[in-house]
Amino acid sequence: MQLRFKARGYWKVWKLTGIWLFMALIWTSGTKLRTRSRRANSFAYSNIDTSKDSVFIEGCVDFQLYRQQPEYAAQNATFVMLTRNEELRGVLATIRSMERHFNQWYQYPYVLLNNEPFDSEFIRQVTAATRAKVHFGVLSELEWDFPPEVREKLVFRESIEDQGDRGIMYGNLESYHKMCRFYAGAFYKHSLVAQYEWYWRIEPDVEFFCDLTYDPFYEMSRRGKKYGFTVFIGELYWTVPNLFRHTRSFIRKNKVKMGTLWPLVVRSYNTDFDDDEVLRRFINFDSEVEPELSKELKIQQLLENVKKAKSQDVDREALELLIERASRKPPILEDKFDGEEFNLCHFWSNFEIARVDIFSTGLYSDYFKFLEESGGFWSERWGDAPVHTLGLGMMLDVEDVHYFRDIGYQHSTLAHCPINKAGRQLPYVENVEYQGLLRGGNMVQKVLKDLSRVQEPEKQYGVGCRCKCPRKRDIEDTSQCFRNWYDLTSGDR
Ligand SMILES: Nc1nc2c(ncn2[C@@H]2O[C@H](COP(=O)(O)OP(=O)(O)O)[C@@H](O)[C@H]2O)c(=O)[nH]1
Ligand SMILES: *[C@@H]1O[C@H](CO)[C@@H](O)[C@H](O)[C@H]1NC(C)=O
Ligand SMILES: [Mg+2]
Repeated sequence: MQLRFKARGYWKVWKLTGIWLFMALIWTSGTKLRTRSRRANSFAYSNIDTSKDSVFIEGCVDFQLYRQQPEYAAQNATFVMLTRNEELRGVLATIRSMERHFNQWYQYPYVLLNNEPFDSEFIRQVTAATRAKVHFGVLSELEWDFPPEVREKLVFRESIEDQGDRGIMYGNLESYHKMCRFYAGAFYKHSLVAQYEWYWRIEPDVEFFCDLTYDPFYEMSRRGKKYGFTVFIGELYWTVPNLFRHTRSFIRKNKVKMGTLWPLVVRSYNTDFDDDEVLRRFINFDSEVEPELSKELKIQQLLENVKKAKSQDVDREALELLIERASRKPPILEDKFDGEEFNLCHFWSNFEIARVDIFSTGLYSDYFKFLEESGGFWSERWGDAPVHTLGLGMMLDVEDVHYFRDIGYQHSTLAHCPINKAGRQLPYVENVEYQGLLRGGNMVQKVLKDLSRVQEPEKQYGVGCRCKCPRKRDIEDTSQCFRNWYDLTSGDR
């Protein structure tokens, strides 16, 4: 009796702990598998440095030591933000985030631009949010508005309204068209911007997640880089249906000699048969090569036999193939021009760190003029981002472009945020002069924000400095365009 009771007790205990052990085993091996497979095909969990481009400085540096390097020089550079009086809250949020994570140590000035005069309250609050100089500029009608001869056209208003009816994002907002046109072709000419060699474009309501303890302008300059980005993604097709057609005709007309960056933004069709009229018309994709070639062979044989008047050898199948081809329409790919199509990938232009002169001098401003004459900034809703990217794709080489992988950044719902670099973290040291600015910030909002952020782990493959990231998936691992960037920089093509 006793024994049986005891045995049963053991069994009960075993049954309970055993089941738990078993479940724990499944759970741990499951999570291990999950993390492993996530890491196996993940950029966010790997080192992606290449000889063409890599993170300038992984982890943190002591900003005082960095600035004391004899070769260091502050750059001729500014932040640029186009904005409106009613966006004051978002503007302050952006400037506070920028000051906290970078500019308290470097004091680069800000240029704020508006199509209307900034009001005095706006100017007062923005000026109080930084110790750096802030320039406020108003755009001229020429910079902001479409030319009068365009505005007077009946189709101008019609086509903008029509884009709204067709549900094109921001399509029916005339001001959005003006904004895109301004950033595509006018910002770099504005006198407040043109007085600098470098700019960093920012927007209201963006957020930075890591500390940037070195000077990105100096590192760009030192390494001969011209354009830097954080997010590279696909554009919505219906905003730019004719952009590539006009781009290709600009290239043809000006006999533009492309840089090595160009393959990043196009999909190339099979061009091995360029000197064979028939095959060129029928073959676009690699998978079409073999069947088309074998048909072609049979047809050639048939024609040969006919020529030699060996009519007894006429192959019925080949004859049918010939008839079929004669009546077949070549497949038209409506977005294919000169064997290429825009793959819609673009550098997200709400963040850019770049030289002003890549836009203001040389080919780019001609390209903009050509596009402006085509009317696409109002008859379609061309964004400044795809226009910048196609222009850069023509002019730059891969090595000219830098991916700021170490800058954690969020605009609207998309975010990129890196893991911290192991062994290269330093405690946060506030610039004493910056402390005065902190009073008056909204404490409750700050605490809530901090609670929704995760302190990133430190890993060997990490690149960040003191990153605290939002709980969402990194854009690196969800964007096919980013894979193109990786393939091109790693020479995997
Ligand atoms: N002054 C002014 N700024 C504008 C106007 N429309 C957009 N912007 C600014 O242009 C930038 C991009 O606009 P936004 O609405 O954020 O576009 P999104 O980022 O593509 O959604 C932001 O910095 C806006 O503040 C406008 O009508 N006037
Ligand atoms: C900054 O760069 C601009 C544009 O290249 C130039 O005109 C200006 O003289 C430079 N300023 C300084 C202080 O070097
Ligand atoms: Mg925005």
